[in-house]
Amino acid sequence: SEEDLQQHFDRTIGEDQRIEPRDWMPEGYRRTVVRQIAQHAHSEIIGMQPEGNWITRAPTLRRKAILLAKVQDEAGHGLYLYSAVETLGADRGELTDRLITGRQKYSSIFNYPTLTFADVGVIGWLVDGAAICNQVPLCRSSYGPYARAMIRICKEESFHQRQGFELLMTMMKGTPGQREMVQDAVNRWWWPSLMMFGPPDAESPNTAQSMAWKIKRHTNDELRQRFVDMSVPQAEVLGVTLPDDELKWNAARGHYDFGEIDWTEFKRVVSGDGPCNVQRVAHRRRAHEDGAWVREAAAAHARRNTSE
Ligand code: FAQ
Repeated sequence: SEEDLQQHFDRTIGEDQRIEPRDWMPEGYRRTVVRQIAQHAHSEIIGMQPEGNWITRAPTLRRKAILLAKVQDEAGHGLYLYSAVETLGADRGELTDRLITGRQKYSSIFNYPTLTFADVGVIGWLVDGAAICNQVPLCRSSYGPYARAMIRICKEESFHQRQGFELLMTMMKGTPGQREMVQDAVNRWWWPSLMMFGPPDAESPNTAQSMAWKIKRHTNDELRQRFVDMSVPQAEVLGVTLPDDELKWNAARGHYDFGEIDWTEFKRVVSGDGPCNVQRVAHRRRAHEDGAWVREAAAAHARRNTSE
């Protein structure tokens, strides 16, 4: 009966076991996992654009090869994640359609422009740093295919973070102009990186239920704090200033205190009115339309092979 199924599901979650595709699950659980994984997949794919913008203008062949590999990894992450969400019966074409018609979200962070090559380093350091902070606990997410995808994705994200830090270190050892470029990029990306963790806990409609289902393992504010604590010493090693006057160690809390995030800006960017939203979605839509003939050809080929 439905009651037995619910009990079995609750016990599985209670015992920290995984929910697998063929298991019974409450409709709300399915909907939440589909939403989170789809938004995550969209973020990886849209996230290729800001850095992709610099592939043709990378300063050396070595930097170009590294950047190309990183952006390809992001495509791979998107594909893993779309596969994970397909295990729940979602249709990839339908999800893409939701993305390009603005009915499904992707991370706010990718709506900011990349103005100089230092932005490539700062995205690696801060954006991938924030992504790791958020995603390492998701390796223990209760939905099996998502948790397993996260393990490999996190390994690659760690490499991305290190390449960003190394790029910035190199620039910081360069000319005063290069150091200024790095500081300017840090000034522009710091606050948007903090917004990646989502709204404050008190205003996060999904956190409580997602924590109870162990889809999420920590709240938005907990992970944001962890990211701040981890980034401050790294900024010191780099020799950059984080653009927040209120950032200071709080011995009583054992954490860094930090200033108020501009939540109005966050809401504006999430609702489609950030600096690059229109451009990002239009670019994705164009790529999807340009690829229609490839999908048709692949489908025709598959049909012929199965009918032979
Ligand atoms: N931007 O109730 P909550 C990457 C939405 S890393 C846009 O707190 P939840 C790697 C939220 O979805 C970036 N929307 O929601 C990379 C919800 O939407 P709804 C991707 C946001 O789900 C690096 C509503 O607001 N990472 O791509 C944002 O419990 C470099 C209410 O919020 C992931 O997706 C935001 N920042 O917690 C690639 C990680 N924050 O209900 C390229 C997995 C919240 O209207 C280059 N996701 N919203 O549909 C998660 O951990 C969670 O979904 C959160 C949000 C923490 C993002």
